[in-house]
Order: sequence, then C-alpha cells, then structure tokens
Amino acid sequence: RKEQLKEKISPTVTESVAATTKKATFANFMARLPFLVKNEAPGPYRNQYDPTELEETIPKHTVLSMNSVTIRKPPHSPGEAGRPVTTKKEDDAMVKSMFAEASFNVFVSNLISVERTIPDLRPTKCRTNQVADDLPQTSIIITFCEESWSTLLRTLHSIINRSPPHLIREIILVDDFSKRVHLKGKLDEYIKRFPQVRIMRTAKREGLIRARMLGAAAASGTVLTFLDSHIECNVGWLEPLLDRIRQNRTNVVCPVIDAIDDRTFAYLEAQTLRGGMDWKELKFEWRSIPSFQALGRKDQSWPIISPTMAGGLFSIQRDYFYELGAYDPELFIWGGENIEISFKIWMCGGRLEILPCSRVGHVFRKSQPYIFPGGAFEVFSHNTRRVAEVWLDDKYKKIFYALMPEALHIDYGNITDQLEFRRKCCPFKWYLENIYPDLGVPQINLQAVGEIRNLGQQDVCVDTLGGAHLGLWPCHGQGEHQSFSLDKSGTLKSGSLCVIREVGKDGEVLSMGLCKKENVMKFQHQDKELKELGDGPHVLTGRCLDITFGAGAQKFLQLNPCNGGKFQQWKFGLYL
Ligand code: UD2
Ligand code: MN
Repeated sequence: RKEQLKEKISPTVTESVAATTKKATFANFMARLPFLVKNEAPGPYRNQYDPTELEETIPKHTVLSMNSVTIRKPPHSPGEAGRPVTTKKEDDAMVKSMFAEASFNVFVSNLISVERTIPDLRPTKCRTNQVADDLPQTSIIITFCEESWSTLLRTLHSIINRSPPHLIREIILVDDFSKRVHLKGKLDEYIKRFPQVRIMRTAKREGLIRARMLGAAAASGTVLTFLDSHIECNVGWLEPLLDRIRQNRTNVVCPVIDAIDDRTFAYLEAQTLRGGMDWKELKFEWRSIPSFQALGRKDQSWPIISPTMAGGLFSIQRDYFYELGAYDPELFIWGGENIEISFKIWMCGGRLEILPCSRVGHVFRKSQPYIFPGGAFEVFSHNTRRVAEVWLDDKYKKIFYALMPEALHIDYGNITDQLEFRRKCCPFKWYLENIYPDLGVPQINLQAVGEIRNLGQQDVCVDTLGGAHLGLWPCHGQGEHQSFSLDKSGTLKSGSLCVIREVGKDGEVLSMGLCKKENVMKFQHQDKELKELGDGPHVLTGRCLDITFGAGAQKFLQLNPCNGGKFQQWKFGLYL
C-alpha cells in the first residue's frame, strides 16, 4: 500500500518540483532552515479552552442608545451568523454617501450588532487541538485613522468576547490624529466599560507604522498583537497564536484573514493561502501554497510557512520585535512595512507563519478613506524604495527599479541605520533560495533607466517636452518627461512610446512615437556615447546623439557625426 501511495504522490511531487525549482522539495526546504525549529504541530496539550463555552458564559455588554449601534440577540438581527445584509432601494442614496466615509458600507455596518455571531470556519481539527496553560499574555495594539464607529466597536467587542480574558494584558487603541468627532469624547466615554482598553492619541498624523510603534512602546504584555480597526475575531483566534510563540519566541504568527465583504458585511471564508509579493511594486500578494510545501503538512490545522505577511494582523514576542529593530520609523502613513518586517523576520533568524486555527475577519476595501499627505504614490514609493534599498541586494534592487523606474525619482531619505542593522542578516539571495524558491526572478531586458544627463553641459537632460519633438531641458529629477529606458536591443523609450526619427520639411527630427519596427531608432550605448545603429545588427552610422548650439543660448538635440566630444556624452540615472 505504501508503494501504491508513493506512486500516487510522486507524479505531483515531480511536477511541482519542475514547476518551481529543482531544489524545492519540502525536506530540502526544511533542511535549509538550520536555525529554526522543526515544523511541529502545536502542543503539548493541556487545559483546552473551549470557546463555545466562553461564548455563553461571558456577559454580553449592553449598549444603550449609542446612536445607530445596537446589540440585538441572534438570530433576528441583520448580519447574524455572518450573513450578508441587503438594503432597500430607497436607502441607496444614504448607502452611497455613507460608503464614501470609509470606503466600505457604513450604512450596513451600522445595522449589524457589534456583537454579532459569525461562522466558526476553522478546520475541524482545530476544535480538538489543545494549547498549553501557560500561554504568554498579549497586548493588543490597534491604530486607526478616521475609522467608522460601528466597525471600531465591533472590532473591540469581538476581541473581548472571543479571547480568554487572562491572556489579554491590555488593548491599546492609537488614534492617529483622526478628525471625526465620534473618535474623541464619545469613544473615551464608551471604552470606560472595558477596563482593559485604553486610548492614546498622536499629536500629529504619524501613519500606521509610527502609530503602531507608539502603541508598542506603551505596551507591557510579553507578546504584541497588532490588529486593524475593522476586523472581527473568530472563536479561538488568540490561543493558537500565543501557543506558537510560546513554543519558540522567534515565531511570528498571523491568523488566516477571512474577508468581511465591503458591501454586504458578509463574513466569508478565506482560502488557505500564503503570502507572496510582486516585483514591480514590492507589494504583498496572496499566493497559493506550492505543493512541495503542502505535502509537508499533516492536516489542515498545521501552520503554513509564509514568505511574507499581509501586515495588519499578527503576533510577535515583544522583545523579539525590538531585536528585529521594530519597524523602520521612516516609513510613512501606509505601505511597505509588511514587506519590510517579513524580510526582516526571515533574513534575520525568525520564522513567519499563518495559523489556520486562528481566524480573523477583515473588511478588505478598494481604496483608503483618509488623506495621504504628500500623495499616495509618493508615500508608497518612498516606503518601498527604502525597503528595496535596504533589503534587496544590488541585482534584485535593479530589477525593482527596472520594473518601476518612476520610483527612482522619489526621495527616500537616509537609510544608514537600517543598513547597519541589516548587516547582521542573511543576503536576499538566501531568502529567495530558501524561503521563497518559487518566486522566480524576472528577466530584465533593459540596460539602463532614468534620466539621460549630458556630461558636457551642466544639468541638461533629454526631455520628451510633453509630446512634441525630443529635446533638452534642465534636469529636474522628477522623472516624467525625463524618464527613459534603454533596452538591450538599443530601443530608447519613455513610457510606452519609442524614440523615432522623422523627416519633415525642416529636415530630420527626433520625436516620440509608436514603437513600430520601421521607424524606431536604435542606439548603441558605448563609451558614454549614444551611437546611432543603422539597418542590420551592429551597423553603426557614425552619428551620435549630440547637442547642437543655435543662435544665442539655444540648444537642440540632434544626431551629428561622432567626434568623442563632451556634448556627445550621456549618463543614465541607473545602469542595470
Ligand atoms: C493592509 C494591512 C495593514 C497594513 C497595510 C500596508 C491587513 C489586513 N491590513 O492595509 O495593516 O499592513 O496593508 O501598510 O493586512 N491607519 C492609521 N494611520 C494611517 C493610515 C492607516 O492608523 O495613517 C490604520 C487604519 O485605520 C487601519 C490600519 O492602519 O486600522 C491599516 O490601514 P487600512 O485598513 O486602511 O489598510 P489595509 O487594510 O489595506
Ligand atoms: Mn484594513
């Protein structure tokens, strides 16, 4: 039977190995984590805490006339058991205007009890798994900016009702400079009923990363658990997280994040996935579990080793958080910190997992309802650029820039301290080979990207001039019309357009046009020159990109016979 089974399994194994990389078998994968504990099932087991029992014994907090937020008993109130809530046609206008407040359906959220029931979606085995009775206590840190009232309260009630009280040291709310009035006195008043909840307020908008660090600094639990402000903790969510950290203090653990629908507030089961990333924006993405890894799990309740985390929901031992240097404090507002901490955990000796027995619902939304001071793209690029500069080693950093040359023009500040910390950790190549062997490294067909600066004239760059002819302009370092890429075949592009040669009544001009084979220009970039390539491979015409001086201070970009002069020398922003 064993033989039969082997036969049954092996085709899948070979297939998955071929599909990912030769080295990527589970045994290999595990063997290459020398400093890490083996992937044991949670245990030893004592004192199982029965969440259903607790659900019944915990007194419900009665909320009186807190505006639209009400506590009603199931099954008669809307959204009970995590069911979707629909609204009447006549409420459409209200629904729409309230949606804009939070980028999710606030109208519907307000109809649902802050203590609604939700389906227990854990794999069956989780209900009988036990945890140790000496679990460490956790501080829970929730930062929020302009959060809506009912979702914030549902977050709190779900934590308190579905966690063993003795495991929660405190719940720290960090109000990140919200303007909305309900988040001021009314909230202070409301939380008086919860002795374990306190609130801190930032003196200016800090962004979620720094706000979390402020919360963490004030926390005294052995473990820190970070949560978003529009979530619902499911039954038994906390114990598996704490148990895994108890087994090894360098385990950093995330719950499975179920989805709360942004329109109907239905509580929806998430697939069992792990965290990945894309190269272009260094953004977190959900990815399926490769079969070489899936095979190593004994049952569905087993931890899932994850290359990255989504960011919002995780537990980490407090001292270990600081040993990892916490977050880079120069990451602003939103974004990048999830990839940063994921890299740090793996590359500096920790382990990152998703625990299927721990489930928390989160309202996933398509946009953010708050302002990004300085612009969303700028803030996000500033953050990801810091992460790339610190954690991606040379070759990999260049891949990121090749895919996102716009980021080259975003200021990312000083990273000396971060680089100093990073010296203790493994190279990015190690992470790729051992933790994320199936990510793959994109093949980049580019030689250089960024501005094209003239070396004979100070601060003169090639510029598309916004669509007319290709010309020259003072270098401004902002990208846009001065952002180019040169591929390995010699095609020079800006955005999706190519540099082309046109012959009109004023003679020959260079301009930007569709990348059609017959008019695209090709260059050989050699000895700082941009030499024109003729028809056929490697045929040089003898002309080079040059500055021609007209009457007065006028300068033109033209092709002239190559003469080795300074005005024919150019430097790209970044060579790949
Ligand atoms: C996802 C993560 C989030 C974070 C972010 C990337 C989940 C479920 N969420 O965000 O935790 O990793 O990706 O940075 O994995 N907030 C502030 N100050 C701000 C902005 C936001 O306190 O300036 C709060 C906000 O109220 C919320 C949390 O930070 O509680 C995350 O923000 P979000 O919910 O708008 O973003 P989300 O879920 O897309
Ligand atoms: Mn969120």
